[in-house]
Amino acid sequence: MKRIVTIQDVSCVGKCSLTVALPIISAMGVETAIIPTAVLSTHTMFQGFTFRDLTSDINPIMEHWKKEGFTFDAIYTGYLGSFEQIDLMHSLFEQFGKRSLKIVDPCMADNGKLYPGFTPQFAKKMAGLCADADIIVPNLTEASFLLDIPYVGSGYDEAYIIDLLKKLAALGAREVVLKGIEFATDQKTLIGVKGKIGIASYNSETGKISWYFHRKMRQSFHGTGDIFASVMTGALMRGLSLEKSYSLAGEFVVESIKKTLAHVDHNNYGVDFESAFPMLIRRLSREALVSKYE
Ligand code: PXL
Repeated sequence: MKRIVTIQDVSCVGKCSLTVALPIISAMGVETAIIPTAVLSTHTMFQGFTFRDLTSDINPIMEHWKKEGFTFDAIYTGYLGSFEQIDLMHSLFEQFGKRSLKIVDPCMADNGKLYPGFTPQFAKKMAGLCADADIIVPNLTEASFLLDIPYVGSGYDEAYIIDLLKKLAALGAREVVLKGIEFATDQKTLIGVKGKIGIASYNSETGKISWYFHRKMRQSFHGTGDIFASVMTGALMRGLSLEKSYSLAGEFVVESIKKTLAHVDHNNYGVDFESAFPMLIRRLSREALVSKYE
């Protein structure tokens, strides 16, 4: 069984970060070690949340793990609460990451804005962590903060996205998976495409660019970026290609939102990903079997 470690906060209520990464990656048949970066009463979209910083626990955890000789097939970083934690992630990569796939989700912004508590300086430092990664998974807002360029929320074309992918790869990661792309027109036929949202990826070693579009749900929910990166990580560990891994991740997010909207009394702070597990496990088992013989 593959073993990964994921480093993110624990938001006690409001399904995101570790409370989604741990159940999802485990259910995908991958041992999931964790380092909690902070404990919050809720994620930061609620008012009045508590925040206990766990930065000082990270080095002792790593020292113990070194003594035990633990190794990880992947290291996946998510929401980090301080500049110092970014430094610690560089150190984690150096000490444990020689043979691990390093995935950085530069979780810090969405819809053109940084999450509460983050600054452009933090984004600059996050760009430094992206340089050490094999794969980065920004959304369009995070991409603009990482590159320190104005956020363009709509009206862009394929050439703009390809330029973004290449600039992001120039930060240093081998592969870039860019989320939340919506074109006003189909880029091949120039006919309007309403209701589609997607992902573009770029491999800086092969120059390959890939696209994947799926249905855009009418409502957006917190935590779906973390669910996406978690499924992608789990699928990669189960032997799926990057393209198949992020397509499955996108489909699982859509399925989770559908399950959520099916409840008349649903809340908007997290999605019902638990009810979408049967689809994930079915698809994963099939794709993992296919990948074995490819
Ligand atoms: O889902 C991203 C995320 C993770 N962790 C915390 C957050 C957020 C988004 O708002 O507040 C604490």
